[in-house]
Amino acid sequence: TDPEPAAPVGETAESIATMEVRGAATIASAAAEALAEQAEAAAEAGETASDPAAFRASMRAAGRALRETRPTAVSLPNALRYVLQRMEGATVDELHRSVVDASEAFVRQLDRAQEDLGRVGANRLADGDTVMTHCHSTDALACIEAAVEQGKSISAVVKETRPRQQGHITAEQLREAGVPVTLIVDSAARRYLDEVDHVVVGADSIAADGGVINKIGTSGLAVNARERGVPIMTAAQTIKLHPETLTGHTVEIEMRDEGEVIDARAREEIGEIAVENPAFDVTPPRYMDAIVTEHGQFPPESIVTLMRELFGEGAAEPWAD
Ligand code: RUB
Repeated sequence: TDPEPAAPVGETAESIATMEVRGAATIASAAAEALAEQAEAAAEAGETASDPAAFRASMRAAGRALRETRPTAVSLPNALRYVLQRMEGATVDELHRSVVDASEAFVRQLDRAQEDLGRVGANRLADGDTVMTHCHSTDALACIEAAVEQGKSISAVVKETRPRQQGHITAEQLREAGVPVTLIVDSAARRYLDEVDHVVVGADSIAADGGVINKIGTSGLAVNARERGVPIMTAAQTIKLHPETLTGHTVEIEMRDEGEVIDARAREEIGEIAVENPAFDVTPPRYMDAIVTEHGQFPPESIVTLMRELFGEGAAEPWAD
């Protein structure tokens, strides 16, 4: 078997697993950067510095360590695929260079894609609109911030997003962007939908049928938005498209620790009960008005065309043993 990866990829894997680094796009760029740092370290140290096969093996092991951190955001394996499929060369020096170049190209593309999709999403928002957000999505924020940059006056109702309250991060960043923010608990969302013109969420993965996998609560919000007649868009750069769903695979929903839901004392007081803590859910395509990507906006049902075009080669696992 391949050798265990030493730091630095181990540090990044730990930060992703503990959610110090979180959110699908941020996880993807951290993973790509960790592979470059790993290549740097492997090109200098011990056996891997002089043996191309050992270097490749150490990069595959690094890919596996990153892949195993969190299961739902497909941007993570898509980032690993992008970098590791471009690893090439006969010498360690060439291999090292190719990994660093691919990692840098990936991060540049990610930044550009987010800017481009931000402009597309902003076009859906009108001057004076109030948006509702769920969780913290850098893609969703890019749309709102681009609308503000276009000179539109936007305000926001921000859902807290239990159990980890990523809504606080969204609230802070929107406030910094000059957007007046009202923070609400998740269960108040339907009441406030009457005051909202648009719901904007992100995505961890998009399935071939147009299903949107995002933070738990997104699907209920989408159903309520439809019932209230409020349009809802998901802002998702194309690294969120899940290639394995083209061949019938489903997206794994991460189940997290019950300690995020209930503390040990309350658990003790209540007695023997089950606690479940799924981190994500699936919004069926019929409840989502548009998927906004760097290639423009799509009705969810037609996203499969773009997925085939960009990921038609399928889901190779260049990190496999
Ligand atoms: C984050 C989450 C975000 C998506 C999109 O969940 O559900 O909406 O990842 O984010 P978690 P981005 O906090 O559990 O990682 O647009 O930044 O990729």
